[in-house]
Amino acid sequence: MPIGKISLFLVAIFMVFCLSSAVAETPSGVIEDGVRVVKVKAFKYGYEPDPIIVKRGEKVRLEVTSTDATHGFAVKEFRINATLPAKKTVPINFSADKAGTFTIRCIVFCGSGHFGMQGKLKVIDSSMHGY
Ligand SMILES: [Cu+2]
Repeated sequence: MPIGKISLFLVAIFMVFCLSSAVAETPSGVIEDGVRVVKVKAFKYGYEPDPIIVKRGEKVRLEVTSTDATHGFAVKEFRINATLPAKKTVPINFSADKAGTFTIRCIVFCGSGHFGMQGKLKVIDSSMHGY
């Protein structure tokens, strides 16, 4: 391949890479009355969506539904510590006042996979991402 074509090829790969990372950083859920509302499912043994993505500075309401057993939803950095009864939806409100990737943990023993039941909450710094 001539040099020109190779560099075009590399630019194309780079653009695809940028696009896919931009998609990965799209916040979850919708804005309702100034609050980011995200519907979340908890199940054996994980959470969906994973990661949950919100923007720093947003008020957030997670509407978390356990689809099977009783689970927990805890993020210590935001003092979130909720129990999710089976087949119920629990609202969890918090202010996303710090950026970073935080671990969501199940705090209710729910079976053999309990100790591996984790999810991620990602708070993106919107100034860094241009939206
Ligand atoms: Cu669990």
